[in-house]
Amino acid sequence: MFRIFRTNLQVQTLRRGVATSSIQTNPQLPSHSYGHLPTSQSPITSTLHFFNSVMPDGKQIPTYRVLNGDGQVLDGAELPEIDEALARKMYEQMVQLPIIDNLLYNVQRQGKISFYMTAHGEEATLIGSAAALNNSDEVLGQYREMGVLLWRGFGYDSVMAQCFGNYEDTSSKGKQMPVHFGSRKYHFHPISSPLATQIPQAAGVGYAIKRDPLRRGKNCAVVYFGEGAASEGDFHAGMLLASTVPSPTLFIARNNGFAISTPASEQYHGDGIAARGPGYGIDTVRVDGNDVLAVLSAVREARRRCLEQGRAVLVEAMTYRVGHHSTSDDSFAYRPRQEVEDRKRIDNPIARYKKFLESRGWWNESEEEELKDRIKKEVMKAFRRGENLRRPELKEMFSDVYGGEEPWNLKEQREELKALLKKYGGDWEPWKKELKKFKGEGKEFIE
Ligand SMILES: Cc1ncc(C[n+]2csc(CCOP(=O)(O)OP(=O)(O)O)c2C)c(N)n1
Ligand SMILES: [Mg+2]
Repeated sequence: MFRIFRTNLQVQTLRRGVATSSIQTNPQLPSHSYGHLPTSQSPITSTLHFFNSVMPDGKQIPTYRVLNGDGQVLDGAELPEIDEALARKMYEQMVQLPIIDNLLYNVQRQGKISFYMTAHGEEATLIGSAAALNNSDEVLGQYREMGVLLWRGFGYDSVMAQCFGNYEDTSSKGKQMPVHFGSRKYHFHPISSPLATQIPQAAGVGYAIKRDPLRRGKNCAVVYFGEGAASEGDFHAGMLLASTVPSPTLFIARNNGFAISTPASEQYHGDGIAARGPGYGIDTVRVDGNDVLAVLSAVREARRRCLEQGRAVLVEAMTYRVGHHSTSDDSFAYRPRQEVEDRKRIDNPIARYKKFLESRGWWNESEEEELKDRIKKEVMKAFRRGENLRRPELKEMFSDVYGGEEPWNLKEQREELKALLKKYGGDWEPWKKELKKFKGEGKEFIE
C-alpha cells in the first residue's frame, strides 16, 4: 500500500512540475510544509476547522427575488428583459392553470377520471421557467409540470385526451394514469410515477444533446423534480453523472415544502437542495419560486450557462404546495388549514405578478374578467369533448409499450385477451358494455 501511495505521490508532484526530491529525502516533515496533496490542490492550514455550510458563518444560501410580495420591484433588482406581449402571455398562462386544475380535480371527485394532481401555488415556478427555455429543449418532468407543456402549445384538448385516455391521447394511447403527459412534438418526455427516475435520465439526455452536432450549444435537457424526489439515490446519481460526464443539463428543484405528508424539514438536515450543487461542482442558484420574474431571470441565466459551458446547472425554486398532494390525499390531516390559507395570500404568485402588470399599465380588471371567462369556456368545451370521445382501439393496449420489436410477454397477453374476448366478449353484459367504450368496440379481437 505504502509503495503505491509513494508512487502516486511522485507521479502527481512530477505532473505539477514540482521536484520530488524533498519529499523523498524528508518523509518525516509535516505535509503543510509542502502543500502538495496527491488528489487535490487544497491549500494547507494548521487550524483544525470543521464546516457545515456553503455560505460563510453558517448563513443560509440567499433566495433571489425581483418582486416583493406586493408586486413592486425590489430596490436594486434588475428586471429581466420582458416586453408587454411576453409579460401578458406569462400571466395568461399562469391564470389558466388553477382553472384547469379546479375543474379536473372536481371531475376526479365525480369519478370520471381516476386521479389528478394540481399545481396550485407553483404557477410562477412552472411558467417562469417554461418562458425562459427554448421550446425545443428536452423536458423531463416529475408530474406537476403540465404548465410547461401548455406553454409550448399542447392545448386543452390534448390535456383532456390524456386525462380521459381517449383515442386522441398521443401521450400514451390511454395507457397511463392522468397527468402522465408526454409529447414528442413538444420535447416533453413521458412522466413516470417512480420518483426521481427522470433525473439520471436527464443527465443522459443532456449528454446525447452534447454529442449531437446539430443540437450542441443550442439545446439543453431540463429536469424538474420535487425536494422529496431529491432524497432518492437517483438524484445523486444524476447530479454526479452530469458533473463528471459534463452535459448541458438544467436541474430545477421545485421545493414546495412537502413530499406528500413529509415536510421538507424532514427531507434534509442541510440547507435545502441548493446546498448540494457545489458538492458536485455545479453552478447553483436559489430563487423565489413564487416570483415569476425572478424565476424567468434565474432560469434564463442557468440555461445560458448550461449552453456556454456545456455543464449542468442547478436551480432551487422555493415555493409552497397550496393544494393537496393529489386526489388521493387530504393534507389537512398533517398541516393546519390556516397555514394553507395564509400561504394562499402571502406572496401569492398570481396576485403578485398581476400587481406588477397593473403598475406598468399592462393589465386591468376588465381584461381579467374577460380572460377568466374565455379560459373557463375553452376548458369546459375541451372537457365535454374529451370525456365523450371513445378510448383508443383495444389493440392499442399492446402497441408502443416498448420501442422496437414487441416482446414475447406482450404477444402472450394479447393472445390471452383475444381468447377471453372470443369466449365472453359477445355475450357477457358487463364486458359488452365495457367494449362499447373503445373505438371499434374490440371487434379486432372478437371477429
Ligand atoms: C420511488 C417512489 N417512492 C415513493 C413514491 C410515492 N410518492 C409519490 S409522490 C411522492 C412525494 C414526492 O414529493 P416531491 O418530490 O417533493 O414532489 P411534490 O409532490 O411535492 O411535487 C411520493 C413519496 C413514488 N412514486 N416513487
Ligand atoms: Mg415537494
